[in-house]
Amino acid sequence: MMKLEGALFPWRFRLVLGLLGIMVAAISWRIIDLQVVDRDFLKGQGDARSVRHIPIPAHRGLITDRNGEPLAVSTPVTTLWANAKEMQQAKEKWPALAAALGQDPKALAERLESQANKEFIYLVRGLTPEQGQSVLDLKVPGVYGIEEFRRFYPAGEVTAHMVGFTDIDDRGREGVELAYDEWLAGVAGKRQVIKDRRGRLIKDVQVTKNAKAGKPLALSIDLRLQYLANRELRNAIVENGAKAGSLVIMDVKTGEILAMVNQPTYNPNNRRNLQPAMMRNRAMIDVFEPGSTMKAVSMAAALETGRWKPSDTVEVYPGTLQIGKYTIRDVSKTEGPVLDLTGILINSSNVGMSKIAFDIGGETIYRLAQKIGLGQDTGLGFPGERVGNLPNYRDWRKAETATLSYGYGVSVTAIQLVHAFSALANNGRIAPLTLIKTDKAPQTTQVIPENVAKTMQGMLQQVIEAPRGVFRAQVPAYHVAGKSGTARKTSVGTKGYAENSYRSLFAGFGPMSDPRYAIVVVIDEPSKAGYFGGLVSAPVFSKVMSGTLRLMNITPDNLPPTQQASTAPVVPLKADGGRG
Ligand code: 59J
Repeated sequence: MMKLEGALFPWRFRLVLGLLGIMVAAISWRIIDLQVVDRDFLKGQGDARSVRHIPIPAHRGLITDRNGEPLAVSTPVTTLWANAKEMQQAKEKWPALAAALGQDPKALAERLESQANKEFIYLVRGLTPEQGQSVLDLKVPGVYGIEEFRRFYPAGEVTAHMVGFTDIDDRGREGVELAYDEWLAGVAGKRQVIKDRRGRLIKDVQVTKNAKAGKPLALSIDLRLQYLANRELRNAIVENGAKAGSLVIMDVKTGEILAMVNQPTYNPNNRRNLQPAMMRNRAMIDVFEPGSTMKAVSMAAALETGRWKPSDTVEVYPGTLQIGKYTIRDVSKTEGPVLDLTGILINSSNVGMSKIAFDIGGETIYRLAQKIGLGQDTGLGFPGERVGNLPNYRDWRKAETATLSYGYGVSVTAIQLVHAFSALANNGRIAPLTLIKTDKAPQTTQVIPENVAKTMQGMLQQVIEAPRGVFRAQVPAYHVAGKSGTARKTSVGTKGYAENSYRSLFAGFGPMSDPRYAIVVVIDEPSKAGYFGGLVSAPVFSKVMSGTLRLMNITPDNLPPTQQASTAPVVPLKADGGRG
């Protein structure tokens, strides 16, 4: 039968034979192809499925104050992650795991089941290494640990706005952490490991790239002054029932910011319940009208023209000045119908200042304001920093010339205001602002003639020390200078000024024997006893300046005669002036 069939269908038999032959040839060719021709490619593909690269986190650079006090520290933490796929085989261990993690067992089980096909999910991040190890010791299949770093801020809310913080992936999100992220971050390394099909780590092969640690950063901040400033500002905010505030201390010779604090603030180590208002580094990101503190600038501009000297007088009677339909008013009754230039500052006469402004012209004031940084870029590059606004003098009509000369229609930040006063304090030379500790003397620019700056120093000292001066700004044992300001706040919506909300300002410097420190105090909407800058902000200036001069071991320049003649000399606490 077989033979018969074979004989009956010889072409079929040959066809099957031929097809078999082709198949054998094709398979042989494929074997040779895979084993010889594509060998390297395929091996690489296989390895790629089992050889993995795990990042090695880089240690983030330490941030310190100018004396090496730590402000942001990276501590090692353990992050636990899970291969949820792998975890499905040992569900009986889940309750123990949940207990060790302090998580709800039901919630954890639901999560693991809903993500059952995921090979990587975070279980918990940022445990202490001990906590992490105790969970790993349970040896739950599919649970792994990785080493990471987490930032800790030892000074907490006192340096929060300045230092900022990092996100969970250790990248800078705010403040210096963000501004200097590249410098601080370093570069993550790579470790090659072999994993099996389920993603279980079989063996550590090698470090293919070492992590490059981030670089440390020493800020210009002096933590002692930062604490002092924070305490005094906070107390003043509470006592005056104020909404917010800022305080900046600057070294006028080096351009370094020694302290910068704001209220309200927050604890960067626990950012739950954080409200946006707490996070604002107001000293740099909030702009305001400088009000009468601006008179120090306009007066310097007047002296610079050579047309005015301190003993020149201006009639301020009757305390108002009509410009078209606009009335300029003095708030307090002045000492007399006529004031000299120092008297205009002491009495804070808007009328007197306006008359001088008309004489010297808007451009003169504008040019000086611009040179000393009002409404100009500080170059600090701080995240969210505002530039403010100094309108061009070409757009100032008579009313604007007047109001700008006493600080309205121009907007500045607290840091710009302290910078402007630093030029007066440093005999007319301005140093660029910096938030970083500087070791060599900075390049300064003469922006006000030296004799004008010195005359202004004397006049601003009178503003504090004269019989009708802002006595609350005085500092025991030292001569200091400054100017208060009380500015109505512009009310949102309407284009005008609010009847009952004020900003109390004080800007000053000292000691007068050799001015070194400039301080600006801004208190937003005081609502209790009073609201005048001379009442609310001047005492804060006094306390902070007093503490600063003492901490920096500055020799008193205003001791009463009995003390000066005392046999016990004033011995500085530390021979190096506290800066070493
Ligand atoms: C003032 C203003 C608002 C804006 C006025 C303060 C103007 C003005 C329009 C009324 C309180 C008040 C552009 S006051 O800072 O003159 O610091 O110790 O807000 O004048 O024209 O009930 N400061 N303040 N002015 N506006 N526009 C004085 C003065 C100042 C003091 C006190 C009393 C104002 C001595 C302010 C202080 O020097």
